[in-house]
Amino acid sequence: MTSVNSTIQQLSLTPVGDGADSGVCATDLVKSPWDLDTGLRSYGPGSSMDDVAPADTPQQGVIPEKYRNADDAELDARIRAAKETLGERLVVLGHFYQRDEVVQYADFIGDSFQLANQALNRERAEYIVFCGVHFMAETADILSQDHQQVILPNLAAGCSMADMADESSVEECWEQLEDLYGTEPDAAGRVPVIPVTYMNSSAALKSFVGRNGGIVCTSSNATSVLEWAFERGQRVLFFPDQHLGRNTAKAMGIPLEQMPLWSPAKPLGGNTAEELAEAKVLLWHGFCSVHRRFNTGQIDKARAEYPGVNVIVHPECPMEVVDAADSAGSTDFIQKAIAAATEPTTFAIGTEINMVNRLADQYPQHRIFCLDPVICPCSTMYRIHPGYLAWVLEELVAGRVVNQISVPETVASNARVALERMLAARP
Ligand code: CIZ
Repeated sequence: MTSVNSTIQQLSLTPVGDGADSGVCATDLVKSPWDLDTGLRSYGPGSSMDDVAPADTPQQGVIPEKYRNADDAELDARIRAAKETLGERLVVLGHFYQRDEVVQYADFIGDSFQLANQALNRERAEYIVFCGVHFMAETADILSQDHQQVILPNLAAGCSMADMADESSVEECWEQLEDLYGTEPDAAGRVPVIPVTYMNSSAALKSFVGRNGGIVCTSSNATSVLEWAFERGQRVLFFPDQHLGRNTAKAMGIPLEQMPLWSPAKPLGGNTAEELAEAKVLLWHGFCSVHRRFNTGQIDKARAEYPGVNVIVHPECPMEVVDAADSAGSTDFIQKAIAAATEPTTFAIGTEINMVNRLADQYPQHRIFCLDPVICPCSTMYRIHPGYLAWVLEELVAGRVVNQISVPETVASNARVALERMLAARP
């Protein structure tokens, strides 16, 4: 298997300089994730290594030595045997951005929402092992049935973008907006602000939008969700990803001047009351550190090298990248666009490297490559390794549930309201 992981290992054997020179974004990616398990208050090596991790970032305790010392063949045998023993009581979910060494054990591969729904539909599965990141496991728990338990193999697999909007900063912003705009609806019955949170956010924020008349969106349905919001509100507070918010609102015809950025550390988010009076979409300052790496220079280079190349990027990319691409859409959109191509085509893709490489393997009739030439995987997905998977599965076989992600019902109930609104808003 030629995966991102094996490429990183190979590059590390032929050192030709620092990370950037050697074609890999951080040389310490070659470390085993458990080297980072004690006391590391960061996202670990990879795309979000320079993002500031909150002080209360979940930590992963050190897993037993037998998993840390096992070679690939032993871990493979352990994982397969545990899966066999657990049978239909278990479902293993793998996100599109997860590395192949882990995805090979997944019963389903998909985006966060598809995976949560898969778990829900597998009634006989008592254990849902989510090989993704923390907010995804929380969503699966919120949507799961009472008899199902959700497990995240490495608790340190968070999401730096989701962490850029914490509950107290959003509450503080909301209070300022209520002081500024009031709380009374206009003559058409539209309230001053509807909060919209991207799926990539904590359960606490999904709950916040649920109890404040708001809604959740994914990158697949952001347009219909914003339409839903504008039927009920005069403006939208969109968090945490400024790029998805900006790209979606721009495509709907909203001028950039009416999309101020909200920086939570500053009064009125760094805006004047006059600027906010005109605002249609207030964009939280968050971003994805994988998608922020894409730029128009990469697109120009791809077009020069491969005339006729089809450039598809994710809407978490900066606006100028989305504007320069041939199309933009969610992971599901990208996958379907490639699957639908009937003629051999060259695709330059702006999304996470593991997904792009997998698509290249799946569709050898096309030339498929990542716009970003530097191998820089999602740092937090990378924290999940077969060693952790073997550990959580063998603990389940022994009757012990470790690393359970459980959202308290007081939070889950309102989060569910926001997710149900999203489902009802779908075209
Ligand atoms: O929702 C997801 O799984 C993510 C992170 C992106 C997407 O476009 O599917």
